[in-house]
Amino acid sequence: MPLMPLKMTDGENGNGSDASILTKTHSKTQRPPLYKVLLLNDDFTPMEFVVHILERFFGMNHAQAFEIMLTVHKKGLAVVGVFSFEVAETKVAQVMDFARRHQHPLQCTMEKE
Ligand code: TYC
Repeated sequence: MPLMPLKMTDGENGNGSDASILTKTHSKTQRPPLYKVLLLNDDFTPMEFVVHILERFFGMNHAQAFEIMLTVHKKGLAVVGVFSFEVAETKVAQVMDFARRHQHPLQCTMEKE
């Protein structure tokens, strides 16, 4: 049984004669897309709880965590890290779950960089 292409569009004859097909000789290095993880301000979540989250899930020291928490408090939101899709998704889930378990309305989201 001869091997046949799964799909052959009009004009293709299967003999490789399509003049529009170009071969890439200089392939650019592809980097995976990155995602910003954002922390949002609210009026109820205690400041020290947010500091704790930044230390626990984002590897910040206390001074860094306090500084970022204050940025969120004053500006409404801040980027707390940039990660691959999978890692960003996990961080958001960890923060949202931890906040929910402690009954705080803290919101954490991600967006493509
Ligand atoms: N605005 C909160 C307060 O005054 C503190 C806070 C900071 C809440 C950062 C959320 O992402 C946040 N208690």
